[in-house]
Amino acid sequence: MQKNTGLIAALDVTDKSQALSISKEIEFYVDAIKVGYPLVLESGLGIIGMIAEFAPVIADFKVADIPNTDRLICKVAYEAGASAVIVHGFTGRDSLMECVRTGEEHQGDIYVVTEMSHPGALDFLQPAAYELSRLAVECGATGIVAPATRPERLREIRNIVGDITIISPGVGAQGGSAAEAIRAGADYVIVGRSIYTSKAPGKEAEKIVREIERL
Ligand code: 3DU
Repeated sequence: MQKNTGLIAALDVTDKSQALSISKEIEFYVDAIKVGYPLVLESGLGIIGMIAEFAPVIADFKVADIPNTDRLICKVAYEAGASAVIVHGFTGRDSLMECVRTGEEHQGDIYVVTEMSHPGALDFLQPAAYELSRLAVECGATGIVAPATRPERLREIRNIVGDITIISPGVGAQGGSAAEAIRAGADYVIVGRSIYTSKAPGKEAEKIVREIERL
């Protein structure tokens, strides 16, 4: 993913025409648009290719299965036009390696979830986050997903993963700050509701980009 602005918009709307009109409004401010189950299940897989006309698409399918099933899911996402797929690492090395291999076959990126940004991440994921981060590096993933809601943890995770790409959700609606996340080591922030629920998504995206630029 080419870095221009440092902003990835999460498009969790479920209406196809709204998704496309927001994509058009924000296209100059984002390095990628992340789509997930809410939009794809409602609008169909074809929405990925339509959004890819505006910006590279990250398919946030949080893939978490046996290697063969992971491979099939990633393949479908890339063939639909996604440039990257988000996968879980807790299913283990063999599953993650299969995702990375499938990414390579399709010239696509793989991002691995480490610690999530919501409070429930403390129940199971936080104790495993450093190991998941190391596994992502060892398996050759493009990058990881780490929480903007806990900049101190993000900083630790950055120290563990070296220079692989960190994309960081939790900015805005979940309470995290774009500037703090970037300062703590994120390469990109992921912003959903603050942008897509705004009356002026383009202006909101621009505001976040300016905040990142000022750093
Ligand atoms: O909270 P927001 O509306 O800005 O959306 C954040 C997006 O990032 C949303 O699509 C969510 O599913 C995703 N995400 C997290 O919020 C936290 C994670 O740890 C991983 C992904």
